Amino acid sequence: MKSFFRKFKEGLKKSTPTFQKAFGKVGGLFGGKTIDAGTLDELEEALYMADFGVETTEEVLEAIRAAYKEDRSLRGEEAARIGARVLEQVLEGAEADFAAEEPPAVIALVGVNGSGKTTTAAKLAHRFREDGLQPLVGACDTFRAAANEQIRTWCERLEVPLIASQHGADAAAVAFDALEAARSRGSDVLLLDTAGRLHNKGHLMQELGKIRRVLEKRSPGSLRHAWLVIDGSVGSNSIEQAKVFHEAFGLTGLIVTKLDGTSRGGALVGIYRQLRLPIYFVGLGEKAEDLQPFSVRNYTHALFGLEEEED
Ligand SMILES: Nc1nc2c(ncn2[C@@H]2O[C@H](COP(=O)(O)OP(=O)(O)O)[C@@H](O)[C@H]2O)c(=O)[nH]1
Ligand SMILES: [Mg+2]
Repeated sequence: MKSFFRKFKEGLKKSTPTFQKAFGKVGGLFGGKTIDAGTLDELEEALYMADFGVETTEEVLEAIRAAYKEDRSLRGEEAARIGARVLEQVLEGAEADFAAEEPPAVIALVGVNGSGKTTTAAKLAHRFREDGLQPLVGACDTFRAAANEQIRTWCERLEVPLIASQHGADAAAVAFDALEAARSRGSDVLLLDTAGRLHNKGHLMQELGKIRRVLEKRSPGSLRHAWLVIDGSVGSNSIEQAKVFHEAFGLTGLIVTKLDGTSRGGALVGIYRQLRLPIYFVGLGEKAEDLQPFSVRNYTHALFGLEEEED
């Protein structure tokens, strides 16, 4: 079993090299190198390239510059720790634990096409089952013909039960059936995969609203969570889109996927700053076990090339 920290380290490996270089980590070691004006410039560029955004970039640099002013022999590793602490402050409140109380707890996964909803529904079901819970998946993306097939394949492979209907069926009716099934089977958690077409936003929001109403009517409070699944590699451009979903559907949290596929691993910070929604999980790869609970400490330390600290 890979440690939790290692997962972050490997998942973020497209984003980390520029930071390691700026902080003077060579061949996996910091080796006591000190920073200078040149490495500070490198760091600034690295922060922008990783899509941290202006505010966060300035805050991180300011803290490191201040320390450098005090001590001209500031080591790269110390600078990285100072930077990580700034990020930890910015990300305060971003971690969240999911507890499957009063089963069945329904979690709706929403977001645009390709953000990773279907994959994440399967990964979450797998994770919850590993945690000893009984998951059920509802295939509410009835819009795309291939969508049912995709979720079915995942669920079969992971041996997770699925409630699905035909292509073109009413998504809210599938949600209703899935909730009924979850109640009668005694499932602990119901994961609803939904459609994400963006060219018809009005219709999509209507459909999501209907899912919410139907669940609420059948079992008030059962829709415990609405998580926006957001593609981390799209970077800060996804913030506007997130706001639309938040206004229309009332989100309770975020899942940021594909952090492994991007060098813009800092975008998550900007997204959190804007939306202030807890990040329940992050996608660090394509395999079922690559969806990990978000950890501010693992994220910041892995990104800046720091090693796991024992405390
Ligand atoms: N590398 C990587 N790929 C991912 C991750 N999450 C999803 N994907 C891929 O993104 C693509 C779209 O995912 P899908 O679940 O179909 O998105 P949906 O349209 O929102 O349902 C698929 O090829 C997934 O394998 C992740 O965390 N890392
Ligand atoms: Mg899908």
